[in-house]
Amino acid sequence: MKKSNILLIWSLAFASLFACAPKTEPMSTYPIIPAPMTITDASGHFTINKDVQIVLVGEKDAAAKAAEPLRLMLAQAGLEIPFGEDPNAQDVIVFELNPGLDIPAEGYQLDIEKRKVHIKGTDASGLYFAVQTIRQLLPESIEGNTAVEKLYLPAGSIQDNPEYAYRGMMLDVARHFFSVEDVKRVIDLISKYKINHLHLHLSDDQGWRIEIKSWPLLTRIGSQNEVGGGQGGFYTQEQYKDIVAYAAGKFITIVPEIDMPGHTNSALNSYGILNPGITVPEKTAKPVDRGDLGITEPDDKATPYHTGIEVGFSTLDTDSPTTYQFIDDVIRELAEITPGPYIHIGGDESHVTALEDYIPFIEKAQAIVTKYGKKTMGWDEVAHAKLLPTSVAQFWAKGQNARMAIEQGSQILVSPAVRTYLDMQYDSTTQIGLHWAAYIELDDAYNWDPLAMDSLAFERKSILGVEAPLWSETVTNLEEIEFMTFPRLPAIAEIAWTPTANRSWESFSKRIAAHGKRWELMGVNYYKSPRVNWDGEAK
Ligand code: TNX
Repeated sequence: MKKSNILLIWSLAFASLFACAPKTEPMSTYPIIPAPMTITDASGHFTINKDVQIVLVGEKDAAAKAAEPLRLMLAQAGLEIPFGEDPNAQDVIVFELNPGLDIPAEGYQLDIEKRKVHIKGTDASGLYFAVQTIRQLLPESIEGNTAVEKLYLPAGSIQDNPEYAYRGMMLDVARHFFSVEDVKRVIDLISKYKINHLHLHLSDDQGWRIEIKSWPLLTRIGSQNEVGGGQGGFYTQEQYKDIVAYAAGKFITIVPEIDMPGHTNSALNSYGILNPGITVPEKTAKPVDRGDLGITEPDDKATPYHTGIEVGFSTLDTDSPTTYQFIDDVIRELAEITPGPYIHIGGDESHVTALEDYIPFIEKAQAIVTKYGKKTMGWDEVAHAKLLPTSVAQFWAKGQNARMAIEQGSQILVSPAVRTYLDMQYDSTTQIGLHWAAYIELDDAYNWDPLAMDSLAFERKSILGVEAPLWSETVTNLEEIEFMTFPRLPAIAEIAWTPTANRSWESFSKRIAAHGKRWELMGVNYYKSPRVNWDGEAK
């Protein structure tokens, strides 16, 4: 053979070797949170460039709700991908929504081949969660909106579906008020972890945060305060609807809470007629200047503002017909602007309401929620009352209450303060937060099982899901929300999504490190837990 031919063959071989060099690692090594059910590796990769098309199959309109977020995500990376028609073409990303498939609710099958990505599900949320998985299969630069020529996805298959139907976070907008923009940012960040409910704690002693047209002083007076005596604020019904719609676009259902009969001082300082004669803790009481707020009529029975963080001093008048008219109006207006199935009635820490008054009160409030076509949620104390089987008790403190709810045929939402409370400090050096329940480091937030908590054992069917509440007595702005929420919320999200048998701290602590890099690109102010090697290998 001539020398030049040998050279040619060698250079061809070298070139082809180079062309085949893997652009991606095996799919099973990607740091996906929450961990998917099964991942099967394959060789090669799918290239996303401008020649790729998105194709919708089956129930196309619903599938589009999940495909559009993928299209937007790629557009932000400089890749404008058009919609196409032919699912059998090459270089396509197919979204197939077909209720007849054998895939559980909210689940998906994701198959990535060299010339095709096929996402299948029986509902739009399943397809959307597949998109969140795809996001985590893409390089972290996707979080920085950096323009690129192409992106690679590793070949392989993922079959995935959630363990629990309700995977939530709660944000207390009553102790400190947070703007619509802040709430949307929280929605953006939690939706990446397949969280599907955001519970908004819309009223408490310090502030009333939702416009109720039939009781206008709630916002004119009751909203104008927060912990520390700041201005507070509220959402108009239009703003609330905007939050609900924004969340729905990310497959998150808003669960609104009006806390009662305790935690109601912001109603009692708006309307003295609701006040049975409670006393606001003197040290942190602040007079309401009605004249300043443009209200001419005096109200001798109305309470002052509560600017402190003490709980348990307030109650509605459980004997007064006006109270139930008030609740009826509030729930009616709230139900009208809440498409989700649940209204949360609080019910916690009603220390100045006698149990014999509390029980019929909760039953009446539950009946009002039912009358307006919604299901009732309440903190675990509500289990003292006769609950409907559709009502849900949110277990935060007392296992005995959770058991009482289950014995009545209700489900529980699991939010033990010692594991899931995002306002608990990480350790004694944490600058914000409380520690009355525990210090909660990242591994404490991760290493537990809703079915086997300390001495408690619940049956799987009794548990609706898991929620992580962020109370805001000490949390005053978005940076602080992010600091308390990340990285613990992803730990709770994995508990809610991934069956206990499929998860381990060893694996989670490595995967979460890669998410730290993503949060840095997104400008998320997260807690760099010393339990994690944040500089570890990342994708
Ligand atoms: C207990 S949790 C409360 C809230 C506080 C929280 C602070 C619950 C149902 N009640 O009123 O904000 O502790 O961690």
